Amino acid sequence: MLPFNRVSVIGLGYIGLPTAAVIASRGVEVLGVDVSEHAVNTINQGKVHIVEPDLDMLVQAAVTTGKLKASLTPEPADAFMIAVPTPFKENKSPDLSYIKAALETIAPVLVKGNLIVLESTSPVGTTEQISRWLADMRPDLKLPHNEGEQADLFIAHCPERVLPGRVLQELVSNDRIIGGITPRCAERAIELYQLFVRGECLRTTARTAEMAKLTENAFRDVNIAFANELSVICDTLKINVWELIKLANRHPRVNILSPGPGVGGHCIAVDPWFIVDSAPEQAQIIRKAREINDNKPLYVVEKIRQAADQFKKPVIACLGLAFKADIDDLRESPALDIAKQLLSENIGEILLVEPNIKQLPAKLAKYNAELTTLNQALEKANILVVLVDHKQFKTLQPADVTTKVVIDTRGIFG
Ligand code: SAJ
Repeated sequence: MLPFNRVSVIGLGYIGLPTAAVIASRGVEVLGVDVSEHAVNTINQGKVHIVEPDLDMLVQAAVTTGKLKASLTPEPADAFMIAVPTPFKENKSPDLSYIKAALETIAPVLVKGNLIVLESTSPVGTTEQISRWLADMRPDLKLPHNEGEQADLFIAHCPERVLPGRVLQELVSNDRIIGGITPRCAERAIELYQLFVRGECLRTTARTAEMAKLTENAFRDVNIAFANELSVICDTLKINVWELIKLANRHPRVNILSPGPGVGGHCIAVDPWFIVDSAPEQAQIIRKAREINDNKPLYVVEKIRQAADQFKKPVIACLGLAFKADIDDLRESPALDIAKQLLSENIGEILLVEPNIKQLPAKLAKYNAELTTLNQALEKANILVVLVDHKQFKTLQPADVTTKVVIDTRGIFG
C-alpha cells in the first residue's frame, strides 16, 4: 500500500487543527477543510483562531513551509480525518449532523483506496453508519459494512483523547485506540497514525473503539461525581472534605478525585449521555453521576444565596469563569453558569475575576457585568467564591481573606 502523500482534515477546531499541523510538521501535505471562513483565512495567514500552548508556532511553521493549507472546499486526498463536533440534542440524544455534513462535503472527491477516519467522539455504531451513509452518497463505491475486506474504501474510528492545554504533547505521546470496520481498515488507519504518534496504536473494532472513548470520559465523570457527592455530604456533616480526601487517599488503593463547582468542558459532561442513550436501562451509575455533576452548580448558587442573606449589601467576588484551571475556555463552564445565575438573580454586586480572558462573553456582558482584577475583588468583596483553581488564585493565603465569607469550591485553601 502506498504511503500517505496528502491528508485532509475536516474540521479545524481544538482537535482538527493541532492534528493537521502535527501531520504537516512530519512533511506530509495537509489540506484542512472548515466551514468557517474566519478559521480558514486565519490559518492561511499562519495564525490560529483557538488558544492552545505552542499551537501558534506549529501552525505558522506548517503554513510557511507550504505543507498546511486551509480551504472551505475539499479536494482529493489519500486519507480524510473527520474532527467535527458531536454535541447532544435537547433530549440528550447524540447529534450526528456535523458528521453527516462532513461526509456530504467529501463524498464527491473520494476515490478507491481512500481511508476515512472518524476522530470525533461518537456513539457506538457511528462508524458503521458512516459506511452506510457513504453507500447512499456514492453508490459506485463498495463500502466495508457490506463488502468487508473487498471494499473500495477503508473506514475506521480513532477517538481523540488529548487533554486541552496539553494537546500537542498528548497528540504525539498518547496511545491510540484504532478500530476498523474490518481488520484491514484498522491496519490502514494505523499506518496513518504511525506517521506522527509515538504512543502505541492499539487495534480493535470500530464499535469497541467508540465505546472505549465514551468509557474513559464516563469513568472520569463517575469518579468526579463521587467526589462532588462527598463534598455535599461533608457540608451536612460539618467535615472539611479536602482534609477528608487527603486522608482517605493515603490508603494504597484509594484515589478520590477533587470536588468542584460541577463538570465542564465539551467532553466529560457530554459523552456519558451517549452511553445512557444507547443503553438507558443498563446505564444507571453513569446516568446518576451525570445528574449529580449537573446539579452541583445549583448547589453552589444556593450556598452563595445563603451567604448573601447575612449581608445588607452583599458584594460577591467570583474567582474564575473557565471550565478548569489555567485555560481560557469558557465553553460549558459551571463557573460561568454560576456567575450568570447570580447576575440574573440580582443577589448583590457581582465582581468577576478571570485572568485568562480580556473580554466577558456576551452571556455575562448583557447584565452590564465587568471583569475585575483579583486585587480589586479582594478589596471590595464581602463574599469570595472560588470557582476555578487558577494559578493566580492559588497564591492566596487564608490570612488574605479572614474578613470575608469564603466559599471555596476547589479547595485552594485546603
Ligand atoms: N474536574 C473536577 N474534579 C477533578 C477533575 C476534573 O471537578 O478531579 C472537572 C474540571 O474542573 C472540568 C471537568 O471536570 O470542569 C473536565 O476536566 P478534565 O481535566 O477532567 O477533562 P477535559 O474535559 O479537559 O478532557 C477530557 C479528558 N478525558 C479524560 O481524562 C478521561 C481528555 O483526555 C479527553 O481527550 C477529553 O476529555 C475529550 O476530548 O474527550
